[in-house]
Amino acid sequence: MKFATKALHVGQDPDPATGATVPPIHVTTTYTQSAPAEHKGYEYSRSGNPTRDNFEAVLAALEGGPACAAFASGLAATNTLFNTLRPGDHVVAYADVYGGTFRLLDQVMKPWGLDASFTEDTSPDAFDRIMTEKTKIVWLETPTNPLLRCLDIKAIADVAHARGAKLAVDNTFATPALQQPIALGADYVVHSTTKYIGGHSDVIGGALIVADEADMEAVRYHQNAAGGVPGPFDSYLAHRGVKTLHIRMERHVQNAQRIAQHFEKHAKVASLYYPGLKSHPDHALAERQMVGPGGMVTMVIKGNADDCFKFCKRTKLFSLAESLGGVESLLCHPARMTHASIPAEVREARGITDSLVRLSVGIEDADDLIADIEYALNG
Ligand code: P1T
Repeated sequence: MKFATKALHVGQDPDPATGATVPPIHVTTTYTQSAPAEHKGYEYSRSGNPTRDNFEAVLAALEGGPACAAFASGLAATNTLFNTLRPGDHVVAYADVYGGTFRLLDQVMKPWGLDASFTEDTSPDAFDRIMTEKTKIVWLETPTNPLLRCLDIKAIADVAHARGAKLAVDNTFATPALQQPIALGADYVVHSTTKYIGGHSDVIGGALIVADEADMEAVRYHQNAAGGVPGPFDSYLAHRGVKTLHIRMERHVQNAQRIAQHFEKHAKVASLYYPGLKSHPDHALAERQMVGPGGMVTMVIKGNADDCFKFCKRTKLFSLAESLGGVESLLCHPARMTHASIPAEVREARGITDSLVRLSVGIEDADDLIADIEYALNG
């Protein structure tokens, strides 16, 4: 089955009891047993729920992995992966990650005993240089949040494997519609399903997909033992989003490409980052590794921080809001919003300055979105 067919048919068997074409949302917390420990495969909804199972099945199928575990948020999924490691283990990561992922590693996992090192260099060799014999996981996002650098999944998977480590790719920005990390050698794929997977800015969720079924045992154990699971309504909404993912991503990419081209050389824009532009340092890699360069555009507004704040307050269609990946366009000021938990000097050294804005380009009409940005820039 091809991607679009899987998106609509995996985890969507008609309900055997009623024939309901869309499976019901199983709100139950518990399952009646015919005798102690005799049941139909479900005991309690933290350990298993059919609505969650359906969502996990479709996402595993779309990422090309044997199994997926769904969580209450993207960070709960990330946290679970790190919790399958032991104190004393080591993680290496590319520095440009979601601020919450950095905070989790730096403020939560470090005191717990998991060490983390970050590289500012996208090359596979740079990961090799900071790995030690204790490194268990190499972590990367691609495209990265918010600077939209792309990293070579296949080459970095080879580096990780040569050193006995596993590669985890946060595929939130690309989605499986545009990028397939497992086919490129990744061992784990992580999602904030809050974003493009849910797609409508109305459900928080996360997911962890494995390439090797054996790796799911520890993940499932932790999912149940620590309990960061999504409820049935959230699982249903995220699953409903999946059904249109491929169509939405096409339009996100079309709109983002148009906006990037329109504003790349604009008089009020100092620089613009979009992997679909020839000027982007990772353009060739993005063309090779992705089906399309995604729906996110990051730009630096000319002038000082106040000019940038003014821009942020003037857009009408782009809502100034955290998050991304919904059908409606959003605008974010990472330094003050999503990446505020990163110390200012670290952030600025990485280019996340007070003049940087991140656009989550929605599926509205591109002409209207361009007019909205023009209006805000010319304030
Ligand atoms: O918010 P949550 O569902 O817990 O997902 C965390 C997360 C993980 N990975 C990436 C790449 C992310 O972008 C996020 C969340 N990001 C935002 C809220 C944001 O505006 O960037």
